[in-house]
Amino acid sequence: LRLARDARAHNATIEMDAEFAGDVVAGLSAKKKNLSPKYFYDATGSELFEEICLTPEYYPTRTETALLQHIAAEIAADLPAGAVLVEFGSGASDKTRLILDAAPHIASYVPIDISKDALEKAAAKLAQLYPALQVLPLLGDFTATLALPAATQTQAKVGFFPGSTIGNFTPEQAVQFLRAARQLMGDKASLLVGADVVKDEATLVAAYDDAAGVTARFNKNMLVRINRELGGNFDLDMFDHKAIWNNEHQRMEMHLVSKADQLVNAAGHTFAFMAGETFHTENSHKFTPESFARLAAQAGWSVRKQWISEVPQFAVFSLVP
Ligand code: AVJ
Repeated sequence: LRLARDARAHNATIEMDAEFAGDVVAGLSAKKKNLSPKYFYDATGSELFEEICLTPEYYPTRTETALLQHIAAEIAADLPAGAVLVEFGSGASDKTRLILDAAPHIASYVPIDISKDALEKAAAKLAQLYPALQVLPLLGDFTATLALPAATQTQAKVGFFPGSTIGNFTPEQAVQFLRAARQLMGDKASLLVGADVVKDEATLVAAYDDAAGVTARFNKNMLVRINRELGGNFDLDMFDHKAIWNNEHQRMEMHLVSKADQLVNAAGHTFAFMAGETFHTENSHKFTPESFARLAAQAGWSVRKQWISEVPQFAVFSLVP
């Protein structure tokens, strides 16, 4: 549902996404201002994330890729011939290729993604790279209820959820997701999950506050989007990027801290920020083998195997019902 509204700040009519507008109004009206990290990822945000992955401080992506490269043959050896690989939030399907290259006996691939463009592009590319592979893209939100294509009904299922995206969920949402994946894939299933590991605070904080300021720009892109898409008037210079380790909840948090008392308009509303008040934009949970196994167990999965990289540590877990 999209609705057009008068955007006073621009003195022009813009089209606002009703879900985005609703989430911004609710999040900025809350006692602790917050917004879902899913709103980072417009085209600019996705590019900035790619740029973050190139900074020396942000270790997760390159560490996971190297780990997957290292263990792909071992993973492949455990996969039954004729299996279907189901990827949750497949994006460009880059990490998938590490698995597919090592496991030519995988018969089908179901990439699930919310971005139609990314899904179609990746599906076409993979179909071309792996002519024997049946590619069955599924457009949709992988946190919502989905059904697998009928063609995969009798195939053994292998789920793939890399990138530590699971860390963006609250523990409750993570359990809910893992349960839904369990439902979706049935009993002849396994699930590969990439998750970042708890480590020293300095390494974690640096990863979310790189010296070149790319993560700060990524964080502030939330404000850029609100300004452009919801007629907002955030002054980017009036907010500081802040990354902190929350030990109680074992997570990195990103906030935007107001530098002064100020009023900001967005989505047709006015919001008051006090000096020092924070706008919480992301949680990125970190795990130990124990905490991850506990989470998985709550959703009916057990850890069959786990691989942990050298420091800075990153983990891949293979779960079975
Ligand atoms: C894409 C969710 C894995 O939480 O580390 C990177 C996003 N945020 N720098 C993460 C992110 C700040 C990233 N994930």
